[in-house]
Amino acid sequence: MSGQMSGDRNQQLFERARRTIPGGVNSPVRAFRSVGGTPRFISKAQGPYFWDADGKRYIDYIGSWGPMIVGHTHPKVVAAMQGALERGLSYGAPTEAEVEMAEEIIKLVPSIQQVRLVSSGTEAAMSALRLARGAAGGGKGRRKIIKFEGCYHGHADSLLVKAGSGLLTFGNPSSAGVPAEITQHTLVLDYNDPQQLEDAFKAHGDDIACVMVEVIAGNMNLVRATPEFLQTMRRLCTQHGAILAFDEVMTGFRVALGGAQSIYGIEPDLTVLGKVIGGGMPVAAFGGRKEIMQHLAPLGGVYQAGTLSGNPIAVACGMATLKLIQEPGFYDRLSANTARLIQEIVAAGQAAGLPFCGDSVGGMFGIYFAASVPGNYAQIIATDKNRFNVFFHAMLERGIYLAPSAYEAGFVSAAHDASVIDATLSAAREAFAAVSG
Ligand code: KE4
Repeated sequence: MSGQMSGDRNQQLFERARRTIPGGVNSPVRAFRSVGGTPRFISKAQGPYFWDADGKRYIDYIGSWGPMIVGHTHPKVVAAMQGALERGLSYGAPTEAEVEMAEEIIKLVPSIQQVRLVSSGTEAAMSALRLARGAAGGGKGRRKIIKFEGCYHGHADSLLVKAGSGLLTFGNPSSAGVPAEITQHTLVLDYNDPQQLEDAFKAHGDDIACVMVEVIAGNMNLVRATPEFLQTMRRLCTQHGAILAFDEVMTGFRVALGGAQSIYGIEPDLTVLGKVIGGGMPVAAFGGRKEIMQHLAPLGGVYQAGTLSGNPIAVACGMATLKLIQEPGFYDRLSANTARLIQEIVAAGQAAGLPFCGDSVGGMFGIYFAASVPGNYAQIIATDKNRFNVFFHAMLERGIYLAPSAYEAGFVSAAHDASVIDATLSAAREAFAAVSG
């Protein structure tokens, strides 16, 4: 496979890493298994760039999978962390900074009346799910949950589920090590299919604790929910006393200041956040209606805890990031730059005679080797993965680092200025020749 052009240091580090770390990585997507070739071991980053172990510079379009929205090592973020560092790393006790971050999140996301900070998106989604199960049905508790094919909410057991054999049969584990007893209460429906939601609630409505959804999916590549899909979800949850949870770990503060829920104008009961709110450090959160949040220990019976929850250094990084994204025109510029990138890269792909299209929302984008933008998981799977993989490596060789999978979204930062976008488009025009050649 082309793309083996990595220098020796990446290959040497990969071989060394695989001796002590399973697959040589601490998160599977980093291993390049979907695209083939040698992962790049990153040594430093600055603005829109990072450098690999061979000293090669790339324009970075993963941005740590979303967090780096203001660009790498922004001076105001670094300064905020240095200031916090001098006051200590972690106390295991409450701090004013955590209260300030909670107040900031509640200010920016009106559907959140109370919020709890945790250390990863997985932890936030898992905790939100347990809270929903404990609080639903007027606190009597419910067991069943609904998620959607192609959506990823972290790796908690109840959420590692693939669709059951029948349309409305309960899910089976999508990972080894997850007992079927754990997934027997998880129903996996098709994304963007309102009728399936109607049918599921007709069959199980009053035993459904939670519907969890990526409002704009980013873990099957970028796929937008239709307004009808979300409106149906909202109506049915309200009607049956189920808790509607929007997983905005990726879209929160990424697609708009108020997240995807502000674009659709639909209020969930709970919201899961991560990535941008940590600015690259381990901060995530879940929050929502106060009467639901009151079920959490130490007030209520739903237990949730964390040694490093609200860590002062991480919160300092997240708060500095949240302040920067509120600067006037931040999202106008980010959205315009991202939209230009996608419009012009699509034009280049189509000029090369390829079935190629793209979509973007705020600073998040999807590109697809397909004739039209996919609207669900089946349409995503039907896109041309092999052509994507050739394109990925042709771009990597030209110093453009896209997400190493046809089934991931891409991310633009405020540091990706016009010259960076132009350099990307120039590389893309050459790379498309390699794909169509
Ligand atoms: P983490 O536990 O990785 O912080 O967050 C899990 C999660 C939850 N919800 C959504 C919508 C997410 O996108 C994620 C994590 N996203 C992936 C990107 N596909 C993280 C990258 C990785 O797994 O290494």
